[in-house]
Amino acid sequence: MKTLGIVRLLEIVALGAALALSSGCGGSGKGKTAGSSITVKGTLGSGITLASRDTGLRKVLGWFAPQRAYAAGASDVIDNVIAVDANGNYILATKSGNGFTLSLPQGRVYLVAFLSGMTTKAIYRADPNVGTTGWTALPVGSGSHDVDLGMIAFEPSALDTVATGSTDPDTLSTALGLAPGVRDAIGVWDAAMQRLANVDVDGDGVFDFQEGRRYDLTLHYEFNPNDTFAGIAGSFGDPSATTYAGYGYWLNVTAPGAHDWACATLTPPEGSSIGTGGFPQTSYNSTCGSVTNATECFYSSFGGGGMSVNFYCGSGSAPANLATSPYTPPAGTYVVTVDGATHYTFRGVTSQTIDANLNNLFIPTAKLTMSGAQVTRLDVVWWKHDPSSGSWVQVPAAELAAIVGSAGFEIADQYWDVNARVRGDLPLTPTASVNVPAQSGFTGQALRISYVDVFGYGYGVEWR
Ligand SMILES: [Ca+2]
Repeated sequence: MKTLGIVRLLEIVALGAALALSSGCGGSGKGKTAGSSITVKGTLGSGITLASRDTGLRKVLGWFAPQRAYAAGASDVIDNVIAVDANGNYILATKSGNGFTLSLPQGRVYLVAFLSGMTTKAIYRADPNVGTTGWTALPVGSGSHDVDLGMIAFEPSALDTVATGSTDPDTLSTALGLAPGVRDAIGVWDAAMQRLANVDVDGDGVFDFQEGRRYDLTLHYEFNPNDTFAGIAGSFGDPSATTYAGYGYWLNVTAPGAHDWACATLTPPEGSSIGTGGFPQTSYNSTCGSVTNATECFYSSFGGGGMSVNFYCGSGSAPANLATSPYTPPAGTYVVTVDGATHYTFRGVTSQTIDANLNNLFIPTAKLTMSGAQVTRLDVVWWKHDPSSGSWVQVPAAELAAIVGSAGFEIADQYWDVNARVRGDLPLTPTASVNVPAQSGFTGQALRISYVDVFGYGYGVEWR
């Protein structure tokens, strides 16, 4: 059974990586505008200087004093302003005096960060007051126009330093083409973006993206519909029956030598518990051995020769061994140690708040149409629990398109055997109906629906 459990895990990784790769055009649901760009400009305000070029000294400071990350001082010198999306696209601003200009292709969602050497001094936040978590991400769709962020100021906050602009959020929303409901939804979900400000995860003093390297630590959340495969044959389940099954971590790496890793250890933020459930309290290394083996975790479906490590401990099948407490994964600095020697550091890793009511999360319900033992059609309805009304409502189309980058389904036998499954994509509409490929040589006994948000985090629901 343990082997089967591992096979199952790898399949989840593969699907997650594939979804992450295909999510690049999901930004605002209008991602068919390759070649078009908008400009986002701004001017650094009082007490902040935009250096005309990088200095070697700052690179060294950033390298050896990582604790300075996110700590802006009264007089800051910024070397670079950078925009990054969840697919690892990095764009450096051009500089003129204290002004900067970013040229941003449409169909992507960006985080804007202000760097001193390798150190992130501040992350742009469009509106600290929107929703409960602020609004950080800049979704650039086909309906977006050029944006002037105005005069930039740095302000300390709990986890990082926030960069705000003098341009008000309403003006910004109009320029970006954001509806108010979409803006609020982004404000809830985009906490995931902050991790993307890590420009030198391997700590060698050079931007990873300029070295052809990419390290992305992402979270995935699993949910239990409390219904069975047979139970959704012919009828939808009740979204309110859904419960939280826990979370885990994926590390996706594209870098020289990555495929030679033997084992990787993920350490959570100092002083925090990574959760109970199947995980040890503070470290994975004692029980993750074969699961985090790089050879086993390599998947050719992860494009560009990259590999994925799934930090998932113990035997058995998901989601039994996910972390479940605290509900919201610890925020802060995570370190991945490879073969006990090489360290990869991810600062500012955050999650949206997860609670027992599953407030604001998007939860799919499903209905199977059967022909004998064959599943011929899958119908899906997307729901969210609205904290203001306390009830489950269908996800508005604009929110679904703005938040979900891609979604897919998998129907398999009870062991999720690689030779006994069919898969497909789900259209990103509040209700969706898809034809299911013929199940040849096996009988469907389990359904999984997975999706990846435009910020790079994954979500899954399983019926079996
Ligand atoms: Ca580097």
